[in-house]
Amino acid sequence: MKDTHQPRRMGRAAAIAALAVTLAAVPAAADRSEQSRDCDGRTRSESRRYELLSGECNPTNVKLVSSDLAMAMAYAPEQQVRAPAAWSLSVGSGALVAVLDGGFNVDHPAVCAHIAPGGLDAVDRDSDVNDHGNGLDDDGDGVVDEGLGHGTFVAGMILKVAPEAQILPIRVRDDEGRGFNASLAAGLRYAIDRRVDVINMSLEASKAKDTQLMDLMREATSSGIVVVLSAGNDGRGPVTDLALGVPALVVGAVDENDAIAPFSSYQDMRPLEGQARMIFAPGVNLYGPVGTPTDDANAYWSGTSFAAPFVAGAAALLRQVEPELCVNEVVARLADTAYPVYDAKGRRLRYSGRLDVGQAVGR
Ligand SMILES: [Ca+2]
Ligand SMILES: [Ca+2]
Ligand SMILES: [Ca+2]
Repeated sequence: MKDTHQPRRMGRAAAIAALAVTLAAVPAAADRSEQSRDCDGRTRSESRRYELLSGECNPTNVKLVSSDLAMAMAYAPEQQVRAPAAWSLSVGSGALVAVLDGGFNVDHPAVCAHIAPGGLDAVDRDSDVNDHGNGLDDDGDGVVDEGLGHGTFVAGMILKVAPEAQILPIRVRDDEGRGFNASLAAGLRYAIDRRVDVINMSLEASKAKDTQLMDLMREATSSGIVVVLSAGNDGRGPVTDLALGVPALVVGAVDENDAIAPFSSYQDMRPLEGQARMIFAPGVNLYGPVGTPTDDANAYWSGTSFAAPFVAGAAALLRQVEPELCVNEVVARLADTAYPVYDAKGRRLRYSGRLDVGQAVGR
């Protein structure tokens, strides 16, 4: 999926400078327990430094330190969706979220401790999901390797809501964000077989209906997996065909004031048993991890691609807190507890609202 804005990068030097200030100001936050996964080639101190920036478990600790950092932290989308209200019940420990995407940098310090063993590269057909890019504008759209960092950013947004969830990276898109339905099908097959709790798909499949993909979507949801899809960035409905006929969550983007982003596709779908529901989540000017595997940059990025993972994170929390819920019930709970959203003409959407994790999980 093409997201509407290219990421605006904060250079590593600037980020680390900001972090150094934070380290001095908030020493207690550096004391975190051992991580579940070693991060190749990275020292522990680098890892901890980043945790301070991301503030995964307590984002309010790291505000107002330097101008750069204050800018990065001023907008806390996890607060907007009231994720902290659920954290006394679950931070996602034990939840496995498959991210079907591309442009992974799974060694990025923001996500590396949360990458589950395994993972699949359905593009190269190997087990190394990291994407270094090829330095070429293969699709001729004037932007080189625009898919890089996409999956990393998605993973980062999941962790904003479910800070201790495990991410299973499944590469189904190349460095330009392109992919074949066959890769997507292989990725879905892998996620189903790994019995993940949630699948995040911040992508669009080919518009032509693909029976194999539809069957896999049905198999995923009927085997207890909550499937979350981005709505698309065409600024109009209807939303993705992939969600037809399955109880999935389709996610549009709102800004920090809960206004629907002009680029966000959406459709105020009437709730029907066994059918997809529309929901909104933050997707404008988010700050998160990108970079190639040799460049651990952070950036601002917008798109429904990055709204979907907030809902995926919420589904992961709900799965942990109420494991007895079936997929239909998880989808209905998240959609029915959403906060009111209004269209550009000021009319409240009848069936869809903005994710409210506190209402859905924390009550
Ligand atoms: Ca590979
Ligand atoms: Ca390109
Ligand atoms: Ca390329």
